[in-house]
Order: sequence, then structure tokens, then C-alpha cells
Amino acid sequence: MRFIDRTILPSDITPQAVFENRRSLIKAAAAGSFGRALAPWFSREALAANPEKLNVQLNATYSAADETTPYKYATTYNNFYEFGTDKADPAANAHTLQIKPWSISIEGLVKKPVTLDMDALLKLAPMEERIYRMRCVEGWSMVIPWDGFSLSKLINKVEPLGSAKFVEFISLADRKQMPGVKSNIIDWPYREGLRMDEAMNPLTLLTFGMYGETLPKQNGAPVRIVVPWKYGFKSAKSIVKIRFTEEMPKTSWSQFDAREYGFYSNVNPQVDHPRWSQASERRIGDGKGVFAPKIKTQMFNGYADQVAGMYAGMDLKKYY
Ligand SMILES: Nc1nc2c(c(=O)[nH]1)N[C@H]1C(S)=C(S)[C@@H](COP(=O)(O)O)O[C@H]1N2
Ligand SMILES: [Mo]
Repeated sequence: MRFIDRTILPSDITPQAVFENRRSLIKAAAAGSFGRALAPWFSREALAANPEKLNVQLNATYSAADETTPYKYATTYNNFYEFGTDKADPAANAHTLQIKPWSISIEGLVKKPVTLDMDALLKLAPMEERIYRMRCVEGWSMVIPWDGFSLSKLINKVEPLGSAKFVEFISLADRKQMPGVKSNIIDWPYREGLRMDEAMNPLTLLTFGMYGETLPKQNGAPVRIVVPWKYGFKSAKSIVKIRFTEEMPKTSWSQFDAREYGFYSNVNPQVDHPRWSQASERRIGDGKGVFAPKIKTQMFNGYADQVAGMYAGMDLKKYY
């Protein structure tokens, strides 16, 4: 047995076609349409994993005109190394993540350090939907409707001290729930960070859902960060801690290889990764896989109007 607390997978006891249809099955079950004939794998835990509908309205100001990536791809082609390094691993393995109860502890250089549970977090501001382009450092991209609100709403509540220059985001790292944490590919817990002005930029989204529903576990349930003008790895999933610091935080990826993964990691077609070009990208989900035509990557992933000012005068080749 590979994992502790492994729950029974629907694939263990149901035909493949049913497994593939699990999402709609779970929904039907939650809606009560199965009556008393629930399959044995509809444990409380399975139902807790069921995406719940969110009450969100599209915010047109922050919405890409690009065609939205089908839900199927956004939820089965993932990077979430805590659940394995293969793109299919998170969707297959993340069911062991316990998302209820959940809280984020807010620490460091703030006037009001506090631990906020999900109810308290959700009360901070009304949720809205924003369609963001997401660009992975590996050269693929997606267009995802995220549901949440600007991280600034939370930051304002805790009143950072004048000495706070950076914000660090720390993901859960629990070997019992996350099989990938047993490997030492990166230094756990997964840690990311932003400069204070980046964290306060209205684009930076404290994210609770996608496609109008709560986040699937493989996408970082129950709460994550989304920073659309930076490479995807800056958007830390399943966060449990936010820390305000004076020094630039040491992030997991820059510790893994500082030359390949800088702190800023702004999407920049003119600054190549040491091992590959960043000039173009492939949109996931058009059915053509690696044969999909490449499209040009845009400076700041197309968000230059909103973010370029924060980097005025900075050498972006040096501060990559
Ligand atoms: N905790 C944690 N957060 C993470 C990662 C990870 O491995 N662990 N992968 C990052 C990378 S490389 C990408 S591209 C995005 C992918 O987010 P998505 O699967 O929701 O599209 O999550 C980021 N956040
Ligand atoms: Mo990524």
C-alpha cells in the first residue's frame, strides 16, 4: 500500500466509463437523485470533495477574451508535486487531501497576526469570477475562470508594518495526506513569495474556486494564490500560512535552482529559461496535444498594462 489513509478509489470498484463520469455522478448523488442507492464509495469524504456551486459574478475588468480551457483539462493536467510529478498524478492522488477544517495563519510583520478559518476568509470580501491566462514555466498555458477576491482585502485586514517588504505563501506539507512529500525533489513545504506591491496588486487573487465551483483538490483546494502575470509556480496551492517579512523569502523553486527559477518569475518572452525558450507557448485543451500550434507568449502574460509600472527601471534579465 503506497499511501496512508488511502480511500477507495471509484476506479477500484466501478467500470472505467463510470469512473470517467465520476464528477457528474457525485453531483447527482449530492443532489439526492440517487436516493438510497448510493454506491459504497460515496463516503462523507467523497462528498466533501464534491465541488460546491459558488455564488459569483464575472468581473469583466479582469477577464481575458481568450477561449476558456475546458474544465476537463484544467482539472486533469496539473502540477502539484505534493501529489506526484506526473501531470496526471494530482487528479489521481489528491483525494487524500483533507480540506475540512482548514485555516490560514497570518504571521510575521503585521499589527494583527491572526488565524482565519474558511468562514472568516470567505467573509473578507464578495467573491467574483475572473478569467485569467495562466502560463506554466514549462511552456504550456491555459485560460481559467478563477473565483476569489483580491489578496489585498486580506492584507489590509491584518495591517502590515512598515517594515514588511515581502509576503511569503506556504502550502500544506503533510506526508500522511500528500504522497509526493515523501520525495525530496523540492524542499517542503512548498513556499512562494511576492513583493508587497505585487501582493497588493488587484490582479493577485486569493482563490477559492474555479468555473463557478469550489476548487478541486488537484487545483489547490480549499484556498490558493493566483498570480496571472507570473509563471504558474508562483501560484501556490492549498496554502496554510502567509508570512510578512523584511527579507526576500527563499522560495522552494529558487532553492531548487536559483539560476533556473528566480524570485520574480514574471512571464517574459525575452528572457529564456536556461534550458529552453520562453518566446512561445502551447494552449492545453485543443485536442492536438504536443502538435498544437505554438502561440506567442506576451510580456507579463498580457497583463503589462496592470503590472509593468511595478518594474519600471528594473533590469528584468537580472531580476528574472
Ligand atoms: N503547493 C504547490 N503549489 C503549486 C505547485 C506545486 O507543485 N505545489 N505547482 C505550481 C505550478 S508549476 C503550476 S503551473 C500551477 C498549476 O496550477 P493548476 O494545476 O491549478 O493549473 O500550480 C503551482 N502551484
Ligand atoms: Mo508551472
